Amino acid sequence: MKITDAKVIVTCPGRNFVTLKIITDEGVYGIGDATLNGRELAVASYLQEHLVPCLIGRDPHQIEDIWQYFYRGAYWRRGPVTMTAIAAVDTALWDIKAKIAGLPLYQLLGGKSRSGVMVYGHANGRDIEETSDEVAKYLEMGYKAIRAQAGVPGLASTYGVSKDKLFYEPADANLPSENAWSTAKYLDSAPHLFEKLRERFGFGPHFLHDVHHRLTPIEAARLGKAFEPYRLFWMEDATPAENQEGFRLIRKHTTTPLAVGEVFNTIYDCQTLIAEQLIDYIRTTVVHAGGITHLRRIFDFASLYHVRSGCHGATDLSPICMGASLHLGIAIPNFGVQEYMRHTKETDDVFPHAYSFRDGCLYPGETPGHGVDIDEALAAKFPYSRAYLPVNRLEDGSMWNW
Ligand code: CS2
Ligand code: MG
Repeated sequence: MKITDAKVIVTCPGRNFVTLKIITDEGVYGIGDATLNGRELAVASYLQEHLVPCLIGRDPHQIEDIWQYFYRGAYWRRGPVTMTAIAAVDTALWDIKAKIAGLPLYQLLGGKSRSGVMVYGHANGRDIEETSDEVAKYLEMGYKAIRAQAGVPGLASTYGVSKDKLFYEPADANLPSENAWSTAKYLDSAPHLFEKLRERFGFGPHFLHDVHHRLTPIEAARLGKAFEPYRLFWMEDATPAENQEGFRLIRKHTTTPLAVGEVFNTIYDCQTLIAEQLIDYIRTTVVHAGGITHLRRIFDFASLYHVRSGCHGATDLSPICMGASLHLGIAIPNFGVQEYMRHTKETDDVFPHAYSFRDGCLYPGETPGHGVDIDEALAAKFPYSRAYLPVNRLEDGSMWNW
């Protein structure tokens, strides 16, 4: 069996997505997500110019060897653009292999370890009251785990708070919009959100919170401590993790579980975090961390240290990534939770998929492969439209982490 063609498809059904479609001489094809929010065309070009020419003529069954060829074989390793491109190839090859076997992908990954994949939704509001009402709606929809974010008094805009509740989309402008940030104001307000949520909803639901890289380790330690009475499922991205050792300090001071890793792209980005048990959940995902092959390696490594999965699942990860992630999530022993931000109808129409939501869980479905397809004719009706993530400044104008 041979790969005869590989196409890079860029489409914007409400937001930009990049998809790789690998076609074989037996007519079977597979697709992989290659979307890197705000840097879409860099990955499209990396695929088109550098990976696709090396794919033609290869045996699509040799997934591990092809992965190593593009990772180890290239002198320039790692980085989000490279690893997203490799992920797309890898995901498409697993899709092909499972389709040829006539099995849903999870069967090739060891079969089901659980009946469904618990997901968390996003409740957000301009203030605590509005967020609390949003939480109530998610509970009504059957969610067992909910991420809660609220506007910070005194700040014009806050990460995670959007006008459109169900489809939060941070890449909101064709040049980066600017947010203002005050750590002091945030640290004073965030714990009250969870105090109020526990008062209203009790300790049944799981609550999660995303700090979005805004704090220093000692500030994060203080927040983790303040959250303790409200027993969060996790505190996410408390501090930027280029400096993995920074988490030692947070860990020393709080029992609030820690999650990190949505921007990581290899196992080396979380090696210290996992081996020193500095985190509880690793958020690496199929599309940005080298595909199913590499993500499974990360999760296996994590399983040795009581670290569980908590895959990133924002709207900028396409339904293909979600489908693949669910197959992995239902199979691995150390699954934790899966993020699930709903895609718009336009997006779902371009990417018909077998997965479905029921009672707070997603189910990958039984379609051979990862169960997600692309309607190319429909995709062609939505041309690329440049969109950036915002940037963030402190109130005095200093550049800060968004
Ligand atoms: C996020 C995302 O889902 C999350 O936890 O941190 O909203 C993130 O900001 C976007 O995926 C960036 O592309
Ligand atoms: Mg996040």
